[in-house]
Amino acid sequence: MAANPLYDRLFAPLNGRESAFVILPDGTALSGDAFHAMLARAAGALSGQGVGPGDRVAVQVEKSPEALAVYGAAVALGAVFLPLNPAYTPQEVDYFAGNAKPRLLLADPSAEAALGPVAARHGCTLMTLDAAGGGSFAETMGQQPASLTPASRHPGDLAALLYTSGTTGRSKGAMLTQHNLLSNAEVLVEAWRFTGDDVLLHALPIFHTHGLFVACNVMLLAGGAMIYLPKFDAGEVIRLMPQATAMMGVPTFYTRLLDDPRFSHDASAHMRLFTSGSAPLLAETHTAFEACTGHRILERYGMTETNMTTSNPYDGERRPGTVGPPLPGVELRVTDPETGAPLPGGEIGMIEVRGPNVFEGYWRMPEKTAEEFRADGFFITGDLGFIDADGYVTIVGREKDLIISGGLNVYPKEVELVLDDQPGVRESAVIGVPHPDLGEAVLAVLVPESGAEIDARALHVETAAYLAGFKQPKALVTAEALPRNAMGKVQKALLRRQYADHFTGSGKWG
Ligand code: MLC
Ligand code: AMP
Repeated sequence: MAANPLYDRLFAPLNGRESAFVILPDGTALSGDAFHAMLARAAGALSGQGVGPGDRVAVQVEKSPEALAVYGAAVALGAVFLPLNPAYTPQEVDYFAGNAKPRLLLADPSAEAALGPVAARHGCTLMTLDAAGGGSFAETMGQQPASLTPASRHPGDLAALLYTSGTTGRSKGAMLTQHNLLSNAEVLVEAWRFTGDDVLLHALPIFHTHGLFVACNVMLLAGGAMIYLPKFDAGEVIRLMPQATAMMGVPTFYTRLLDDPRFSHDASAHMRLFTSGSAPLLAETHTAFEACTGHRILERYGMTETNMTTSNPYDGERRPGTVGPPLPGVELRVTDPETGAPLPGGEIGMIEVRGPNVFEGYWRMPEKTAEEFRADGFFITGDLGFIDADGYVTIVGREKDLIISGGLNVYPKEVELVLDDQPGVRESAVIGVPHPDLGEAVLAVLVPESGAEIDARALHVETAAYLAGFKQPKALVTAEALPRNAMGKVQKALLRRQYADHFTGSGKWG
């Protein structure tokens, strides 16, 4: 049979597997074999729409077993899986569809009317899939056979396209190959000691690297099972934790658990591993979690473009505030951000990464790709950090103008462009400031037109058509002018200092 490395290693072993692969919160279990049949039916439904090797399949649906089966189906067919946050507005999806030109756009039925014109404009078929496994795509799946013949693929062929915004301009599609994904899953299974006995408490969304590749690919490769929650809910996580062995989360998961009086040492007694990533885990959260549960959270570092690059050790010392040494096969160096010259150990500079985990480049943006790679193949992450004498990496900040709110990325420029267009707003500066729940939250400093009053509620309603909810400012403040340096650049560092305790200082958050 033709080879398809990612399908062969991750999904083919499910065929005929009787043990549970996906366990739903009500206890219903889907065996590996049943999930594989679902995947085969999804592949049949995709093929029926003409999806074949290299075609993009854009998927903006709620988390469900079927949604994950569509990912497997795309891999089996050699198509390129393009997951999108359901929170994105039709306007935002319009951009992705126009850039990626998917053959199929799969959406929630509630978005069908709004996305119809988007699909028509970009020449893609629109089908629907809801959280309960209903919709036109699901109906078509029901008519398909429960077996499939995978397409032949090379390790260097594309498997996924994940959009990630740059510091300027629009989002860029990070092209991830079969080898990028498989090599990283192999490294993580080994590094974190996952086996077929593991049960992962899966509460992350599956439209990003963390929930899709780090969590699902690792469990697929290890042959384990997942308790598959539609989203993070502290009560559900605490209820189901005694049935799990591991959980992967963003720092907000851990702060919310610690804030919940139902969470205890007993609830986590059966667990062997908690990992954290996508945003900085405060050392105090690490310490508080250990005091509460006896578990030391294992923090790792990654990025859509690079998959996972560093990890604290499973057996060795997990150092709070660090992201650990580079994973096997990953080269990481710290350079002078201006010149690119490597810096001696201990000095803070730009983190650069090279290895089989690093993506191929940005979809149809060769000049953007060239800008973010060094001539010797190292990818410039935009994160600032240093490597200590023991090889542990510490991230101290970001050179890129990016806010990470609850593990979701918000690009200030994108929000500023929308705010600047609003009546009564002369200009705006969007910054990230500490937030007790989200780590960092979006705060907008607005300079009103003279005589204009800013109505926060009206502004929120007006901008909702353009910005997904998580990008909306959690607070608006007004100023007479924005602080600028001699070059005319807004001094964001100064604003961040000025509003540093906006959410933490006076109980104004929430
Ligand atoms: C939801 N909202 C957010 C938000 N998530 N606002 C800011 N930041 C967030 N992260 C807003 C919604 O728009 C809504 O606003 C309100 O909060 C309630 O929505 P919700 O869906 O009920 O929110 P909640 O369940 O509380 O979600 C918070 C969360 C979730 C932290 C659990 O965002 C989450 O699961 N984050 C994980 C993201 C992730 O997987 N990142 C990995 C990226 S990969 P309104 O106005 O409508 O009320 C990556 C690489 C790597 O970074 O290294 O892993
Ligand atoms: P994304 O583009 O969504 O993949 O986000 C990747 C970014 O998340 C990285 O460039 C980092 O800035 C940040 N990130 C991921 N993991 C960590 C971590 N453990 N600590 C600090 N920042 C992190």
